[in-house]
Amino acid sequence: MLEPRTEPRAQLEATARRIRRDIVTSTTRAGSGHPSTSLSMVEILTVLYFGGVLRYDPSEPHHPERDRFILSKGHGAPGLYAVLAEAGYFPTEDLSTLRQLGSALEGHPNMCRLPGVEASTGSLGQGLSMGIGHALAARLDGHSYRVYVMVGDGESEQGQVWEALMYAGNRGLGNLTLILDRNGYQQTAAVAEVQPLDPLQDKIEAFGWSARTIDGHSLDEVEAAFSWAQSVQEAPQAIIANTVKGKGVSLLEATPGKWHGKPIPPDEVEKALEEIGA
Ligand SMILES: Cc1ncc(C[n+]2csc(CCOP(=O)(O)OP(=O)(O)O)c2C)c(N)n1
Ligand SMILES: [Mg+2]
Repeated sequence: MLEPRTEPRAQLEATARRIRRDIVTSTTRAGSGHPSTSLSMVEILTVLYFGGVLRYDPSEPHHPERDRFILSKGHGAPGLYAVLAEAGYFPTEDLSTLRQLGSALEGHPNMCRLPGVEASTGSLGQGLSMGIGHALAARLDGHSYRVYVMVGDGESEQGQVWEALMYAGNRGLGNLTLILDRNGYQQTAAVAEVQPLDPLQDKIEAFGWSARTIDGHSLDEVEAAFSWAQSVQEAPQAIIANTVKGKGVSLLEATPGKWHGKPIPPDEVEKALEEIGA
């Protein structure tokens, strides 16, 4: 029987701090990777995996009834890996092999190599379509699992995301939840400068989705959003999460446009870990 892991609040907060710590240390050790991308999604993934939402069993990673999580913004791999290690899919020590030749912890998630990874992503724009495939398969096979997909706000400029939104809305895929990590920045600039998305919630709703906008760093709001999503049956649900790129580390938060894909320099790590409190 698959049960979600449900940690009490104080434990959840500590888990989030450990995940932030692992994101910072693994990327600095690797000398590359995307800590700021990963830090913006920590509360969302913490609640999803440890706050009573996702049903999974690391000892049976391919259980047919498991809920699926697809990280469409695959460059957030260090965040996903920290969560999967915490969940027990592989030892935490393996995080120190991030991006090393031969390691299953590749720069972007590889579903053929690492248990717990549901889709190989990194080429942006594809994850929601993959999630639709799982959601349709559940319907066809009579399974009760739910599918969660996280997409970036810069990634949302891609046409395939909007094709997927249109299709899922038309099909009324109630077992599909999109989380849009709206951290305001893409690779080199603010999303609002490159391709404004607003009115984002109205647009998604116009495609037949139920949608709400939350503070993606409030554990309360993230928990409430996931229980709302689970209660909607007739339409796919979108959680637009307003977040901060690099959340928790002042160096990254100060100039988010400058830190995409850059690890924290070794001499700044101690201060970053102090700020995180882990
Ligand atoms: C198809 C494709 N085009 C370009 C890239 C290069 N790329 C990697 S991350 C990124 C920016 C993504 O921004 P966003 O979706 O907002 O993610 P964030 O890091 O802010 O969470 C780009 C353009 C890619 N990985 N895939
Ligand atoms: Mg972004």
